[in-house]
Parts: sequence; C-alpha cells; structure tokens
Amino acid sequence: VLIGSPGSGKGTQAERLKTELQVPHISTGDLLRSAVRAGTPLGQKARAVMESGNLVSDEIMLGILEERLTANDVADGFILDGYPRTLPQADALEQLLGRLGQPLDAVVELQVPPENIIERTRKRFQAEGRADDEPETVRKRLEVFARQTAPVVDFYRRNGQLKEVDGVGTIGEVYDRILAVLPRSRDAATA
Ligand code: B4P
Repeated sequence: VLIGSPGSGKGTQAERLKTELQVPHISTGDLLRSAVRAGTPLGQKARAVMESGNLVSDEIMLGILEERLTANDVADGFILDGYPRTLPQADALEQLLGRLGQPLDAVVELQVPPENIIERTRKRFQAEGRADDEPETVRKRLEVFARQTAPVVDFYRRNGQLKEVDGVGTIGEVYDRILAVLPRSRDAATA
C-alpha cells in the first residue's frame, strides 16, 4: 500500500514500482477518473465529490476495489495506491485481503510537506488542468487528508506495518528510498 497526502507522488512511484515488482498498479484515483471519463452513473456521482476535494463514500470505493481485485492479474500481488484513505476503508481492506488470502506486506508512507504539495499540484494544474488541483481545492484536500487519512497512517504505525519515506527529492531518489524499506525477497515485496 502506498499512502500519502494528495500529490505526494504515490501514482508517480507506483508506475515505476510495478515494473520492478511485476505486479499491477491499482490506483483508486485512476479507477474513479476512468469512471468519470466513461460517464457511468458512478462516475457522474464521483465527479462532483472529487472536484470539491472531498472523498468518495467508503461504500462506493469498496465496491470499486472489490470488483478490481477479482481480476486474474492480481493473483501474485498488487500495489494499492490511494486506498485506504479512511479508518473504515482500512478495516474493509483487512477483511478483503483476508478473504483473498493476500496479507499486506508493507504500507509505505510518502512524507511531503504542504508547501511542496502546493507547488507540485500548481504545476500539474497548469500542465493538465485537473480540476482537483485548483489551489483552493488542494487546500481542502490537505485538510481532508489531515482529518481522515492521518488516523489511518497512525493505525499502521501502531501495528508496526508502516515504512516512512521522505518524499522530497527527485523521483529517482524517492524511488530508491522506497526500495530500501521494502521487504527483501521479491515474493514478499508486493504490497
Ligand atoms: P489520487 O488520484 O490518489 O490523487 P493524488 O493524491 O493527487 O495523487 P498522487 O499522490 O498519486 O500524486 P502524483 O504521483 O500524481 O486521488 C484523487 C481524488 O480521488 C481524491 O481527492 C478523492 O476525491 C478520490 N479518491 C481516490 N481514492 C479514494 C479513496 N480511497 N476513497 C475516497 N476517495 C478517493 O504526483 C502529483 C504531482 O507531483 C505530479 O504532477 C507529479 O509529476 C509530481 N511529482 C511526483 N513526484 C515528485 C517529486 N519527487 N518531485 C517533484 N514533483 C513530483
């Protein structure tokens, strides 16, 4: 599991890691953006929530994740990016992984201070125009992270599953730090 505030680089790092670990990258943000693009009823609902900087409901997210995890390509593990973001999601994930017989190997937290996040998302907003990167929305997303996702980070810290990684530096530097904290054997390194 990759966890971290909005724009901390979860998606960027997961794209590299999937080649190293040879497992799929499952991003709940990407799954939602596909639903929005496809204009499905779920996508229409999710769009407004995402553009406001809030989180899509736990119930909807679990349905989306369960559907994705029934695909054949996850049998040897997967990188989960952007889930769980709330304590009920962390609970649901534990139960889901138990049913799938795929225990969590590592939770990697990318730590990036808010000033860097504001700068990164400002650049992406200019380049891609993603509505939730609008500066006011980013501030809202940072608040939502502090209120709803920081407790999830604490939960994994208390469980001894959390690997903290400094997410400031070049993409390559951050990537090397992640590899350094992952379990040694490649079979055990999928999270
Ligand atoms: P996400 O898609 O997860 O969006 P994110 O937090 O912005 O992405 P990430 O941390 O992956 O940053 P990235 O690598 O792109 O979520 C979007 C929305 O979907 C949420 O706000 C929510 O509404 C909804 N959602 C998703 N999952 C949910 C869930 N489980 N429950 C409820 N709702 C959910 O990097 C950001 C930028 O920084 C990029 O432009 C990148 O190029 C740059 N960058 C990356 N690494 C860098 C580095 N080392 N140095 C400089 N720049 C860097």
